[in-house]
Amino acid sequence: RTETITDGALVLRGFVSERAEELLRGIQQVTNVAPLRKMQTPGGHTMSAAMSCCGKQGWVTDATGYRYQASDPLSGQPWPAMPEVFAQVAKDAAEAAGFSNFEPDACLINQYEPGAKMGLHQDKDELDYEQPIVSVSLGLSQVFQFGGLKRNERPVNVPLAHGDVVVWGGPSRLRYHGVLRLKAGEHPLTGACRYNLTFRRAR
Ligand code: MD3
Ligand code: FE
Repeated sequence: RTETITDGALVLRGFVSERAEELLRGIQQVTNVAPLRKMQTPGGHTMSAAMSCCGKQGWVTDATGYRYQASDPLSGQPWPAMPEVFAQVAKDAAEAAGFSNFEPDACLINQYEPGAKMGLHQDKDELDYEQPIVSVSLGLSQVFQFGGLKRNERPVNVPLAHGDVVVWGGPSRLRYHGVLRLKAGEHPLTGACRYNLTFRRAR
């Protein structure tokens, strides 16, 4: 089932339900090497979601700013490769949404525990805004907020559940977005948390 949130934003409900356990094993593999960590914002706050990355480029934030870089600042080593199933799911979802040659070089893994959120922001650290973004939700449901091109536009709330994939492109690529605080709960595959995989073309 495909739902349109607005132009250029499509929700593919349950698109990865059948590949969820394989994706979760991929998260385990990556985070064994590049552990989930709560990063510092340039403004001096600690993000409430724990993050890790895989692929050629990883998104990081610290006191000096937001950026993509090829190595994990914790180890100084290159980020782990994207598991095959990650790359396949990202391509399949982009294709299903009408973006034919999506080759992500970056996958950000966000882990939300109860109380964790992400405030309204734009994703602007990538070179080419013509490239879509693919996001995969696993585990507990969380309310996604989809705003406009200006921060003051009232956002639309869209609950994202286990197995849902969202593809954002074209006119929606620079919209403000975020997620509300995760409510406590228990999911049979992830326990008390939600994971989000965000696939991007950084360079
Ligand atoms: C809409 N993550 O990591 S994913 C992020 O649930 C981020 O972890 C949220 O926003 C999460 O930057 C939302 C969905 C998402 C990702 C990128 C977008 C939505 C987007 C870029 C443009 C518009
Ligand atoms: Fe974002």
